[in-house]
Amino acid sequence: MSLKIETQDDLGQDLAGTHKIFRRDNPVDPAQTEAEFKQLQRDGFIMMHGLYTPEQLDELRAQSAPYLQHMGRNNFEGYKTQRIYNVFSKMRALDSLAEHPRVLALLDKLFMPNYRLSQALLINLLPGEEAQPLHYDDGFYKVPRPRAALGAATILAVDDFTEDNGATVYIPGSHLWGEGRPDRSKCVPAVMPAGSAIFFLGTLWHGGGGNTSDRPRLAATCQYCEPWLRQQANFTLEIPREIAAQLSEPIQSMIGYSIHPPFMGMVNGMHPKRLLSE
Ligand SMILES: O=C(O)CCC(=O)C(=O)O
Repeated sequence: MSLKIETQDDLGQDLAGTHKIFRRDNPVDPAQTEAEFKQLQRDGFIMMHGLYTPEQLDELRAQSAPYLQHMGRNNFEGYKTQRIYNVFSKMRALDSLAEHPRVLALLDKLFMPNYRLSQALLINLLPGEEAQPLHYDDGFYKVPRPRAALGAATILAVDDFTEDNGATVYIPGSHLWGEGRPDRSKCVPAVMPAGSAIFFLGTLWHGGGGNTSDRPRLAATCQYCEPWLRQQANFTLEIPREIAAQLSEPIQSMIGYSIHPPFMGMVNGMHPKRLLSE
């Protein structure tokens, strides 16, 4: 294939010959996605119920258990919090969250094609954990606010999220704020049953709650970003190639086996997905 480049806009086209921009059919009713998208623009978050079945939750708990060992190294990770990083190398039970059709339907509307996963992890808040500092997830991209979100995230309740066990807290509407510091008294806890999730924009102020209960609170989270941004997790170094080759096409695309046209993300001048068939 040859394509003549004449203008700057031509360079935004998909020049790849074999591995075109990744697109898939999404079974979600467009009217439902549109309604959720409007709510997201207004409030900065939406609640999604029933994303994981009880069986899927059991599987996620079982696959996580062997890795729940290390405490956080600072008050942001949480001194009484266990985090599991590099999840896609360790288990398959988070794949369904990462590529949940309802989540992808919203991401398709929020971001450019071939948006990426930025981070995927499990977070277990143990009894006695203190509230996490409030933050917004795309704050490390130093672009002044107010602005469009550069990322978005789900936090799935693997255990029920209650007011006392550290349910994520968030400030509705704070995605619209300019620069400035949040007032913790405006926080609302994302109380929800296991299997539900909160989906929110990267500009929404939030944080883990304090766990004053006598039970741990397990959550799973996937964060996504525009395809032209640096991801938090360096997935292509983190996940062995033979595991990456077995992942679903959407996840392969989102962890980095995709390009932002015309060639951001190339390897040796070629589409990175070629590496998976070598
Ligand atoms: O654990 C939670 O509920 C929130 C965690 C979070 O926002 C983070 O670690 O960035």
